[in-house]
Parts: sequence; C-alpha cells; structure tokens
Amino acid sequence: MSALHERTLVIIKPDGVARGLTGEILARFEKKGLSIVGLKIVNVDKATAEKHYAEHSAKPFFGSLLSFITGGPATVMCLEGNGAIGVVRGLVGPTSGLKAPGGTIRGDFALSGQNNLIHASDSPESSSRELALWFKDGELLPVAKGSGSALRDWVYSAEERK
Ligand code: FUP
Repeated sequence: MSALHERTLVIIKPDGVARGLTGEILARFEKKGLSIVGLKIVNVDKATAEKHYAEHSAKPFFGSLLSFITGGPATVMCLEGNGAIGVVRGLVGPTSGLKAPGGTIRGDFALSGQNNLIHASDSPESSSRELALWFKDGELLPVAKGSGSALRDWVYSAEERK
C-alpha cells in the first residue's frame, strides 16, 4: 500500500458517543482530508476490550479502563490518508485531557486522563493488529485505484498522487 493509503484504527469511546461528540470528532478528520473507509457503532464486549488493551493488562488501571470502554456504545472507524497514523495522533493529542493542548480533540473536549474521548493506533504494527481485531474481512472499503477518489485528487498534489 502506498503512503497515501496508510490506514489507522480510531475509536470514539463511550464518553464521546454519550456526550454527542461523534459528529464533531468525525468532522475534524473529514475536514483534514482523511477518508473514512470503515465505520460502525458497537457495544464493546469484554473479550475484545481485553485484546485491544492487552499491553495494559498488568497496569493498576486495567480494570477501570475495561469498565469504561465497555460502558456504552463506541464508534469504531478506519481512516485512510497520507501518514494517517501520525496525523490522527496529532489531531487527537496527548493522553490526558488535562495536559492536551487546545486545538487537539482531547485538548478541546476532555478534562480527564481516562475519559479522553478517543483511541487512535500509535504505529503501523498497532494499526494492523487493531484493524484485524475490530473489522472483519470485507467490512472496510477496498483501496481506490488510480485517480478513483475525487477527494484524493484535491487533497494531494499531482506529484503526491503518483
Ligand atoms: P493513548 O495512546 O494516548 O490512547 O494512551 P495509552 O495507550 O498510554 O493508554 C490507553 C488508555 O488508558 C488511555 F486512553 C487512557 C487510559 N489510562 C488510564 O485510564 N489511566 C492511566 O493512568 C493511563 C492511561
């Protein structure tokens, strides 16, 4: 896959959905020029939550993190675009809503360390693992070939699209 087609897994966590921020958050990604290539709303089950946060299983906050993420519907999506993983992490901001600077999603809408609205993959390895965990085969749009995407034709220069 070329750099323009980098994909990342993003979750609007139960606090974001319950607070009515799904549209606001989605709009930020769309306005940046990222493509939504998968999108669904789910009640997160405990087994999926445990797999998703496996790297934190030994941490003291693991139990409360699982309760939080399974506590209500979450919006799960796959975003695609040039450098999508790093770009989305930048838009999301640092983990704590208290420390995240204004202009980032967490900085603008969160005041908590745990109820921080959103998850975004932090590396290509995490993205591959997380996309396979949250989306079944066939649930994501295939990569549009050539200049098949009108969005891409305007978001990127001709050179970047080659
Ligand atoms: P991030 O990559 O910014 O989403 O953050 P981490 O992967 O380090 O942490 C995953 C989630 O654990 C965070 F979104 C919030 C939660 N967390 C806590 O609940 N307590 C803590 O002390 C640290 C993180």
